[in-house]
Amino acid sequence: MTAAELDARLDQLEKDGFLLIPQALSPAETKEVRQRVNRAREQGWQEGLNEVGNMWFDRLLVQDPETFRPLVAHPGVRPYLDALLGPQLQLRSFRAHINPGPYLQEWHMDFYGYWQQPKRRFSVRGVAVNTTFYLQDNGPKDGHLKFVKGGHLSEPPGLDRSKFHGYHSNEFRDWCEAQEHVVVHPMAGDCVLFFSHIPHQGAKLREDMERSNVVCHFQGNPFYEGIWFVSRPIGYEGTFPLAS
Ligand SMILES: O=C(O)CCC(=O)C(=O)O
Repeated sequence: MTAAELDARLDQLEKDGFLLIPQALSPAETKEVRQRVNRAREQGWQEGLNEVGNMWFDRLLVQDPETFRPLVAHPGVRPYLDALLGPQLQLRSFRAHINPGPYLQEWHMDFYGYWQQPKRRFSVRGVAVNTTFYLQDNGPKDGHLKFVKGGHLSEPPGLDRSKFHGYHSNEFRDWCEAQEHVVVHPMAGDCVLFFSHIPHQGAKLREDMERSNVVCHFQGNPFYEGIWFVSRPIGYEGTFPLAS
């Protein structure tokens, strides 16, 4: 990819809020990661299975670093991450998912607190991006990832933390459902890079489909503890994959 092509892709990211990166992982890597995510489940390493059908794993970098560490700023996505944030890119958290049964994710933002960041004379608006690696084909009859069209560009209504109880509908989620959507069908080995504050929703269209993914959350600068984000930070040491 030339510098001009990369620039054009990042312009696309800014416009759409997401980028589909086909075949970020090789077929062999995809198979290996898929098997190791399944093995993690066999080991009982999951943190839980929520009521929309998402089983999640937060400690795989410690439990199986050989398999999972290479996904952090993997070469298939590294040029994009480098051009976005370079050495300042920090891994905030690392989470794998399996959807063992029916799955329709609640509309959500990973970085709910994006629009409510404290504004001071020298504070800058923090930004976070996900690289989500898909481990099976999410074809039109299988599954998808949906975005609110342009949902990263303005503040959605209803972002009041006290209105978020579990996975039930609320003003924000009803608003997301009523908007225009963009539907993406990532295939095995594809990565979707997107702003952590764009509202999104994953789904399985076939209950018997095996579906799993691995998400790296990156942030451009550390956030204070307690900022509204879907996952907790893993700490500081060794979290800057592009700083040499
Ligand atoms: O495709 C999915 O299941 C959604 C993934 C997701 O929520 C994420 O990557 O943050």
